[in-house]
Amino acid sequence: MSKKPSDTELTPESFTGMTLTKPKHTAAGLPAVFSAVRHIMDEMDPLRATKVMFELNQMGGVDCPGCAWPDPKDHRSKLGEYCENGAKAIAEEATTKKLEPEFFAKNSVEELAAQSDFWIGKRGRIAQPMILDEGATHYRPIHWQDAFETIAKELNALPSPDHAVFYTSGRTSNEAAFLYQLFVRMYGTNNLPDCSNMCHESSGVALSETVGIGKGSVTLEDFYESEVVLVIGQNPGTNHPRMLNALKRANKNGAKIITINPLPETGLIRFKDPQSVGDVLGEGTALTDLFLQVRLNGDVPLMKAILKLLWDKEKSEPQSVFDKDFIESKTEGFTAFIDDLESKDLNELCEASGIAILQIEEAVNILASSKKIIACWAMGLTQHKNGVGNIQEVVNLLLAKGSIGKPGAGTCPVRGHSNVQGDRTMGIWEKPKDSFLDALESSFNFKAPRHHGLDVVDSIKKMHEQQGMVFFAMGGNFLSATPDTSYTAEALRNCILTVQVSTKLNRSHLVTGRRAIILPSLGRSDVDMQASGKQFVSVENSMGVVHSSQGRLKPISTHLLSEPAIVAGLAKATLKDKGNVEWHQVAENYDIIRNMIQATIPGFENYNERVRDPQGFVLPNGARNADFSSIGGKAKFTVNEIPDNKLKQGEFHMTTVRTHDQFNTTIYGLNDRYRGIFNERRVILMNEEDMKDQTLEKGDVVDLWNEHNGIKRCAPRFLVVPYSVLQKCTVTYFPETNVLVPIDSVADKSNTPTSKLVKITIKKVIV
Ligand SMILES: Nc1nc2c(c(=O)[nH]1)N[C@H]1C(S)=C(S)[C@@H](COP(=O)(O)OP(=O)(O)OC[C@H]3O[C@@H](n4cnc5c(=O)[nH]c(N)nc54)[C@H](O)[C@@H]3O)O[C@H]1N2
Ligand SMILES: Nc1nc2c(c(=O)[nH]1)N[C@H]1C(S)=C(S)[C@@H](COP(=O)(O)OP(=O)(O)OC[C@H]3O[C@@H](n4cnc5c(=O)[nH]c(N)nc54)[C@H](O)[C@@H]3O)O[C@H]1N2
Ligand code: SF4
Ligand SMILES: [Mo]
Repeated sequence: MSKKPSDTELTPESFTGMTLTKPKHTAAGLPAVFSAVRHIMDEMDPLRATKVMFELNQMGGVDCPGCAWPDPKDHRSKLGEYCENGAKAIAEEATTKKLEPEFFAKNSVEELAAQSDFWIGKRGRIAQPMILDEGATHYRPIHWQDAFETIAKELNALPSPDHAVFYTSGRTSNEAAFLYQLFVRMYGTNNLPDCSNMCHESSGVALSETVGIGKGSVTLEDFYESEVVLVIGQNPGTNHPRMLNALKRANKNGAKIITINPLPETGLIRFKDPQSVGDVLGEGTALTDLFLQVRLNGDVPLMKAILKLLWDKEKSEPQSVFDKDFIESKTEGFTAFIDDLESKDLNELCEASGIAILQIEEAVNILASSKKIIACWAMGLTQHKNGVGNIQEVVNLLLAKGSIGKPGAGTCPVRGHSNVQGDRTMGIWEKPKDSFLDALESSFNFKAPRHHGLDVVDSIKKMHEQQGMVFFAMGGNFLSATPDTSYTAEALRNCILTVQVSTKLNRSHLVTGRRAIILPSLGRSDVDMQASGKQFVSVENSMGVVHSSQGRLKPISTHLLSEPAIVAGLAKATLKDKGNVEWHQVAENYDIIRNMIQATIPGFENYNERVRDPQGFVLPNGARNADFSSIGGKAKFTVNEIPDNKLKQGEFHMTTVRTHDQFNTTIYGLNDRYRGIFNERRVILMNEEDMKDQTLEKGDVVDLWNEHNGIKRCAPRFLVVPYSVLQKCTVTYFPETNVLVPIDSVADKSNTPTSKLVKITIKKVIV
């Protein structure tokens, strides 16, 4: 069987006029400042711009809606505590452009779908609730109450609550997320998939099993006293730009930085802090001390090679390399771990990793003498079949070195969305613990569903197989963010109703169930005025700090509701008198929601008081103090298989990454400045030798094919770009190639789609 996406599912295949330059050597600096200013000025007037930008990431101000990197405790620049991509994120949300009913009356769903994601996103904020009736070609306005009742009616008519799916993206505040999961569980299902299922789920599983908590253990301050920072499978220059400030400070304090990545990512090589005059005018800081250009999915063999060489050193000079006391008192499984290392052949490990032994020895020399190591990682490790194994192999290194549970050392999975970690803490999870459900039941007087719900991949499969489900999304862009776009589109089209709570228009509004509703919500930067006065919300950053965020801008329309108000309205319409929650009251004063959270979730004692501290407060974290009591008192060494990465003749591996000009499926612009690729997203980055073998030249047009379990998938028309990447490894941009990621190609244990390793063949198109 062969699948080609239909016209509505993907951004159009036309090219936009590519130009190429050499990849940049230095990240940030003045070009970043210019780019930030241009994006903001394109979207709003100077007054509005000044108002929001001075509040961004200030204590008590607006939390950046970009990534989840924490704010420094001590020094925050008054001029602006944000990065280029934070500015773009805010510009995208705080824009004064808006979509009135006339826009939807003029443009049919089909016409909108023929436009690119970039064009669609740039139209502005959705200004009122809209509905697409069965068989209709255009969205029309609908009143809020009618929308709630329409959705409630469909939900209550389903044969079982498990026929509804409630997705969450990671921008939703703690308050909205808590209310949302409470509503969903009172309605009767644990079908609460979230973007985490596609993101750091592998980290959560790997860390829970080995160190007893699914979150990272380090704080920002740990960076400043570390001796080594590993940055693995992560591109902070683009996706967590202020992390470069932390790396720079670590570096200045003497830490060595080792980068493990198939691409030489610009920000990691050299960085100019735009806030430092000396940096901007001068050379900037060289960040990476050692760059290991790993093969795609070569991380397990690489870590094993490093560990094996460290073990050899330890054997020849006992207790000079490994932390024997820590291993004996705090861990288990060391013997099996060592037996496995002993059984491996070093040359085979090096070969599988793609890295020469001399370079691996350099890493080993740095690590051998260090006692305080921080390991940072992101999607380059998590989105693989062996994503959990990748991370557990990194944990093995930290455990062997005693580098967890002490200052300057530990785990640092760098989160994506600004509150993705908080959403999980609030109970957005398809696999809730019994203790959590017990607490909900006793506080809110209802019987919670106990069987586990569906995650992202299983939701898609269920909606594909079962006609007539209801799909509800709290933010995000489910169609474009998930794997196997055509298959997911079929799944959504099978639904009786699809509902999206959104700020901006995206493709998930255009590929719909029999009926579709868009509920427009306030964003982070908007003033949230409720009956009891102006509200603030709270979020948890990547390092477990909970703090407040207060919107400052006048909303672009009077028809927007806050996310808590939307949940409350829907819950009231759907649940009628079930349970003891006064839905309207809680949405009028978020202090009440925070009291509900405090009563249910450990670590939120005196929530309302502590969240008003401008610094916020820190959630408990056992691993941070080497307390592994949640898994029986000992951290676990693991033995992880080496993945089988064999390719057939003519096959390549493909990974999917973000450009410097996007936030996930939101396309800010068409440039990938650091990689030197301008005005084009439909590109495939290839090794030059591979290009020669395939008789391909720069700019040639190719179709990309995947074949998995007998199904062929095609992503048509990409331009070939020669790039510094190892042979047989290729790189494309997310989401254009999601159509190639098979729905049933997922990570063991975490069920995360394998977006960082897809087997493809490349066919030249004669134009
Ligand atoms: N500006 C901006 N900021 C963002 C986002 C955004 O889209 N734009 N997205 C947010 C979200 S939700 C997330 S999850 C994060 C994502 O942050 P990242 O994980 O940094 O994002 P990706 O672009 O997916 O990049 C993954 C990196 O892994 C590398 N890589 C690919 N395959 C492998 C492999 O097999 N092994 C190793 N070692 N490395 C590999 C790639 O070369 C790339 O450098 O960023 C967040 N922040
Ligand atoms: N191939 C491939 N696929 C991937 C990835 C990859 O690396 N490669 N990465 C995966 C990862 S890490 C993630 S996190 C997912 C992302 O998946 P999602 O979180 O589903 O996608 P986003 O593009 O972040 O969602 C953008 C939309 O969210 C809405 N939005 C923005 N702000 C708000 C808000 O404040 N409130 C509400 N209600 N809506 C808002 C807007 O309408 C916008 O269009 O994608 C995954 N998919
Ligand atoms: S690093 Fe992330 S949170 Fe900080 S300003 Fe940049 S995008 Fe926003
Ligand atoms: Mo993510």
